[in-house]
Amino acid sequence: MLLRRFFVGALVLAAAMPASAHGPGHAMSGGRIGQAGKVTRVIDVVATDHAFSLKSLDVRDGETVRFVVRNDGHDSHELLIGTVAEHAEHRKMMRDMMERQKTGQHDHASMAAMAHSSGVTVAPGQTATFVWTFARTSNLEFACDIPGHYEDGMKGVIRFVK
Ligand SMILES: [Cu+2]
Repeated sequence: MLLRRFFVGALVLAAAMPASAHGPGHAMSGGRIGQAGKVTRVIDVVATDHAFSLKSLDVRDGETVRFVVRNDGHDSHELLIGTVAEHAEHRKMMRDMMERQKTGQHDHASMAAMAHSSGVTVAPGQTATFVWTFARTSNLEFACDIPGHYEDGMKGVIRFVK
């Protein structure tokens, strides 16, 4: 039920804003999930509480990479790709969900659906991978949007090079 309400809310939000300003709800841009057979580079990232070993990333338009994200921390971490504005919107949704969680209305399925659209969530001690094909996008960054983590520095700029 929460998930359904979330999507309805996202549609209302999208209708109220110019399409170019934000995607619908939590949809993140910067490319799409890629095919394993097209991977030309592996990007290893270690997450700790609260930092990424990767500080910034240079990519080419159309390049397909595999992210291998290892969590050496005690907290869960995520690595998501999106624009600065999309991450800000996503963090707001994450905070709202955490609030609902505190009041017992939590819904893990909706959180997982959000996180997996453009990256991974990694439990402590685990490693998760995802394949991504980049598409040239302005103001793109990778980040962990779990409340407080981005603010602590779990983010980095993604630059498109020729
Ligand atoms: Cu984190």
